[in-house]
Amino acid sequence: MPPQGISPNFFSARKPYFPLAFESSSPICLPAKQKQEVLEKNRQIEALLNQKIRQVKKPHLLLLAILLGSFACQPKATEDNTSENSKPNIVLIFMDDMGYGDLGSYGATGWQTPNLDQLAADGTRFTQFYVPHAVCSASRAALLTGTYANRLEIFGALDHSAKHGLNPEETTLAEMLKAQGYSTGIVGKWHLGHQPEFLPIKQGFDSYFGLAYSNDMWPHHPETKDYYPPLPLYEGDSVIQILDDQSQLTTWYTEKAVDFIDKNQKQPFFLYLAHSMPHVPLFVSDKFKGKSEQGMYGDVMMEIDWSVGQVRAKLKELGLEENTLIIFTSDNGPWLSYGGHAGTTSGLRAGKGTSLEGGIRVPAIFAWPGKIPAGKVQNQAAMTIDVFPTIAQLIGSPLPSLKIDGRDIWPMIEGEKMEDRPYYAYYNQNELQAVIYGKWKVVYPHRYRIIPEGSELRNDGFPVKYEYLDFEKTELYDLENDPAETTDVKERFPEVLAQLDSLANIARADMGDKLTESEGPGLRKHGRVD
Ligand SMILES: [Ca+2]
Repeated sequence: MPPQGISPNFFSARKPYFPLAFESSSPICLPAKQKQEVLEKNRQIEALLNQKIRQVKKPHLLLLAILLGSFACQPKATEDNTSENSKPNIVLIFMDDMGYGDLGSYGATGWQTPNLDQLAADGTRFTQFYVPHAVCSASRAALLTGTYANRLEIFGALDHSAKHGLNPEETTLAEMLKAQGYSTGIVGKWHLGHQPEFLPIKQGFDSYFGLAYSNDMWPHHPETKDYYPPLPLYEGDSVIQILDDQSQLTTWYTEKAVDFIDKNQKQPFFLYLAHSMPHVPLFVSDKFKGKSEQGMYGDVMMEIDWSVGQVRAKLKELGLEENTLIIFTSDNGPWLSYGGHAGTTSGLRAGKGTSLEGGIRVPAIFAWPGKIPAGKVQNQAAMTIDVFPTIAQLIGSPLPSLKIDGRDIWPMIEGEKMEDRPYYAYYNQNELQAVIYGKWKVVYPHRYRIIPEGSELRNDGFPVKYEYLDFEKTELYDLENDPAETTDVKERFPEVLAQLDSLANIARADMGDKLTESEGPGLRKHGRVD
């Protein structure tokens, strides 16, 4: 049933005007008549939603209690969720467009992230951790299923017009954990289908508070003002508010996350906290406005850091810290065309929307006091597809019957070395653009995007235009000595190139590859409503 009488078709009445694999990079010009129709449709949506919404409950008292440091009270050990034998709680914090260089422990300057640096100091910090797809929806599908998103037919960034989503036949992390007795909650951005059939509560989550897709898919988009309808905020399967201002979003997410932990403290829980920030448009509450030297982006990062601190403080207050695994990472690299409103890569090449290191390499921290040794730095390659099977193994859950692609990397999380395995980077529908194997990476010819030389980057939330270029020849990089991918070494290491080519062929024979026009028998279908 549509939420609170709102037709699901309102969000999917129009076809997208640009390929879903790319987020918008140029203004969308509609013919006058079509523009009028779109504006009228958006007005209808807004009117309908305004009739139906109820105000978000703003738990001021809870926030006040947090700010006053009420977590000084004694830990309340709960017998059934803190003991050695109980299953660990899982808190998975997923950032949006946060770059490799955006945390203090990864070299950030211009803002401070003391809580995240402490998290890294308390656990294991990965220096070569990847997403398989440098864009929102695909990256989230991979994280939540342990499977390459191209295998699941999830590409790019779904918008309000999408009629498809993650196939309910796939097993999400929430479904796997729910089957093992966990309570499951998502706070934040979903982005795996906003049609009622695909919302989180149909994919294994008991509760949901957040956005169904990106926070820039709204009428205030700097380049596409007349394209997007009003931005709905969901609770459960209902739209509860239209967002016209996002300055409280990180605060609300934090309050909801802390509240979820509080309410579920007596049983194993899985909290998926998927922040909408620091994806543009950037917003920050008054608490952090002007706090960083850098400006808006730094302020947003400092508020995220505060949020992580609040979550940890709640776990500590409840005596759950030593029975909770916290995972912190990001869905892709920085959206560089937004200049001062984008993150940083610590010198890696390019950013979001590319399979170069700046697009796919992200910070990753795993912390579990008492279980994971403190202060480890893991330099071996791993990927978000490994999170699902690692958690499954940790809690003794079977893997899904449908094939997944990740592997259990628990030894690496404990700081040990494992045998290398290939990781694949797909983008722009089903293009196998790069293969990583240990310190080696091959990038195949494909079309990609860069910021044109001499561009005057802005600092006001408006992007510059990308330039689309051909990556003309196959290049091999030694990431250990050249993480910035400056020097092609395939002439020096032809045997390495041959080995990576053979690994690429294994993937092509399974999942296909548009670049080589390979067909893949291992591909599955997304879910679709018509
Ligand atoms: Ca993203």
